[in-house]
Amino acid sequence: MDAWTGHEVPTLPGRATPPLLFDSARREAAPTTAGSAATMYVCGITPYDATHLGHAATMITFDLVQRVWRDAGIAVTYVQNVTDIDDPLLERANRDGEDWVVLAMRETALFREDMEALRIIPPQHYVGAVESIPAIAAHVRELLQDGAAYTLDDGTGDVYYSIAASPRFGYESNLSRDEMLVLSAERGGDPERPGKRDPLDPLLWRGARDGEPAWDGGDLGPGRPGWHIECATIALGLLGNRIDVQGGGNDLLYPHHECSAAHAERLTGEAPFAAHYVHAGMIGLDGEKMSKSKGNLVFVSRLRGDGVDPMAVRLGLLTGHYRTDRQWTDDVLKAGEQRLARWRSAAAAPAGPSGPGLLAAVREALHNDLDAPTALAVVDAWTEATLNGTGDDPTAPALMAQTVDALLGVRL
Ligand code: 5CA
Ligand code: ZN
Repeated sequence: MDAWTGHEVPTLPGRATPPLLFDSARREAAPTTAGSAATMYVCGITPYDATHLGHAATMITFDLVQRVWRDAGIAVTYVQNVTDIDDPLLERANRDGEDWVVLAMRETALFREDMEALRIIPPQHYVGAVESIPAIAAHVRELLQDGAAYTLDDGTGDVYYSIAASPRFGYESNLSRDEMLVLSAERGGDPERPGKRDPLDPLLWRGARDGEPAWDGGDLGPGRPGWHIECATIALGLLGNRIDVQGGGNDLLYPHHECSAAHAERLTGEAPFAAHYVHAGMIGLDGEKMSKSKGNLVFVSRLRGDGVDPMAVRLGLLTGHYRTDRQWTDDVLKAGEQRLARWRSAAAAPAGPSGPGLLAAVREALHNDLDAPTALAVVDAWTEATLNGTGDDPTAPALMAQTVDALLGVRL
């Protein structure tokens, strides 16, 4: 499917070095690629409701990864998926008496508009689960032939992955088996289902059910894909056996990214699937994680409809470090609006303190595991000095505007 339209990103003078990013598997910040090219796969939306600020924060996080890589002269190949068939989509469509295809198309279109408004650099490949079904089914058949998967003998045609086929299972999330059991039940798994070899085995293929859409699976019979194999297949097909960054919110640490990695590594015989598993913190409202199932959502489109500048939303979401779970409040938005107005005044000043000095400090902050709060503080200090009339570099205001545009995605 089509991604959204991008904006021109200014090229900055000089060059940054590739950043350090925190890898959930190693539990430490480590340098990303030393080469001249990088690959990134980010888990995108399940389009049954509008884009909320949690989705936006995660997309902004990986937009920063892309921006710092580009600033380091690295050519980035970025893939993002759309889970345009899965249980939550069908449940919502049934609840509302709507066609699930129309629902998915509408919410995906709105997501694209929101991404464009937030100035998120689009992925080169924006890929739906449905269009990937032939490739996914082929992978499931391969795993069956290889003895890494099995069909449940209850007549449903459901196929499961055997985690016993992945001796390293658990290396990505670093969780105990008990923790995995709890999260599996909470996040779309079915540890209680009878007949599985291991309660943690994830679904690869769901056999056709009455009233549910189904696709030809060849020897698998008709059905639809499981969630984790969807992302493994899309990433492998477009980015190869080893990727630099596998990204998403920290709600995907387990089971989603653990199982995607297990599938991919078994299929290719290469490990680790991702050099960095990068997880963004959860955005919450009123003390709870923002989620469609809880209904405590602030939609990007709603804020846009209210006339809020998307750049203020972006600044609001960048106020906290990307890995921190944090709350969205009216004050966060107000602070974003005030900061945006101050930065805009300073960018229009005749002179300010050293532009190259500012650029170097912003680069250094982002280099260190995307430390956006420090980058914001650096620009704030430069802004205060400029508005106080300190500094005599007449090229600094233009360079400041280019810096925050290119590296933070904030257009002044
Ligand atoms: N389609 C799957 C991924 S393959 C999915 O998780 N969809 S989603 O619509 O639930 O979330 C889309 C992306 O936003 C995922 O990367 C998810 O981790 C992230 N996300 C979801 N809720 C939040 C939140 N409250 N805060 C931050 N990120 C979130
Ligand atoms: Zn995914």
